[in-house]
Amino acid sequence: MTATPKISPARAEAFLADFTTLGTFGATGRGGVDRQAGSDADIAQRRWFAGLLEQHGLRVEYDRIGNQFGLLELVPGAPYVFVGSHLDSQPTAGKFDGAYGVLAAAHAAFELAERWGSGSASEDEKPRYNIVVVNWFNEEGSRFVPSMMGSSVFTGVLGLDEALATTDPWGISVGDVLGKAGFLGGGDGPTPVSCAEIHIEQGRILENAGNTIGLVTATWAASKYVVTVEGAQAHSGATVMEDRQDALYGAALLVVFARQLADRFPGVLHTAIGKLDVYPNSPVVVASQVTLLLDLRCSDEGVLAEANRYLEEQFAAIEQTAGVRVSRRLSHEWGINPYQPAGVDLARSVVGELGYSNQEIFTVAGHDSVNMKEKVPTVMLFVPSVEGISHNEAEDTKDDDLVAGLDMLTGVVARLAHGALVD
Ligand code: HGY
Ligand code: MN
Ligand code: MN
Repeated sequence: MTATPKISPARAEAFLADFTTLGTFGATGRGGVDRQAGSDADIAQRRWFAGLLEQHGLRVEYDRIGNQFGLLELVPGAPYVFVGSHLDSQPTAGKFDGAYGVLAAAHAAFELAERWGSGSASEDEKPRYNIVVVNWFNEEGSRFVPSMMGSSVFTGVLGLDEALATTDPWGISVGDVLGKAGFLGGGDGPTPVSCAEIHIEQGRILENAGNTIGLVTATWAASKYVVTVEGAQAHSGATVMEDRQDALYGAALLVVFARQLADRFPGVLHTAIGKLDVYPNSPVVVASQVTLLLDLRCSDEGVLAEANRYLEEQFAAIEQTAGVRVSRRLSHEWGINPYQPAGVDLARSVVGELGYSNQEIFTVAGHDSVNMKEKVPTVMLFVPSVEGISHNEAEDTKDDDLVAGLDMLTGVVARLAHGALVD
């Protein structure tokens, strides 16, 4: 295996030009994007992306949950190295989250197709496996809950029928959206042999340390709950206070408690309630029901269990105080699971040959690679986020870092296509 060559300046330029084009889909005019799964903007960007893949000789396919694949067949009949991320975004969010990893995956494949297709490749440089570029459907889980939906169905974590039947707040189903847009494929998708994903860090660790590449070793744990607070509708003026069973008062007590719970475990527990639906949400009515999504992230499984105990106690206290009933359903969870250490070593060898500053790092956010690493050996890489900002229109990563990440991803995928981690 020859040392890892750098990508050409022409490749970097082509990538940055395509990334600028990609940023126009769902552009908000404030530097961000709004292209939630199955939206018109998401459909448009998926069609543009299919064209880009086909222009470079990749075959485009979709599986039964609308995951988009660009197949680069190098070794007929061989399984595939998966490389990709997600194009869908949160509402009014950043244009780097997910989209960077999808486009970097495409240009890594284009670069390797050029390198190996030119006929100049020596015998030992020829790949043993194929490469497939992946745009996973609905990683963000904003319009359709849960997140990481496409890769969860692909890896068997979530049932296909359940996913297709999932509806958005307006009652439109995943199956409807994908069917109408022509993204519902018939098959299960290509057979994976290994996987790589690159993503913005969405935190400040790399930037604070002055490092360019993050070698992701494991995930924080995540527990996401749908919490329902049920009270009784009443006149907001005439009803005497002692008769009220105010669901919004109960929910508000929980919002404050959840936020303060994180302060008991600084740097170890992150909590948020970002979605809250009030019924009937009328100015002259005491709310009878509030549904909210409670998101817990934790770097220590014991602390997560302790936090859950505190929450159960608080639910009981809120029921007493506000005269309501509190129930919760687990909607999505994953543990503190490591990526394959051999994959981290592979990434460390490539980054050493390319000469980029780097460090090992955990991921707090979820990614499609969290699902894929349970199926095949998976390498997860980060590039820095400016000031750690993400899920925000001000999300930013410097061009030099985007290009360094593309260099890294190309080097890692080349090794995987030669059989690293599997042969
Ligand atoms: O849930 C997550 O962390 C991801 O951003 N969907
Ligand atoms: Mn993401
Ligand atoms: Mn995200």
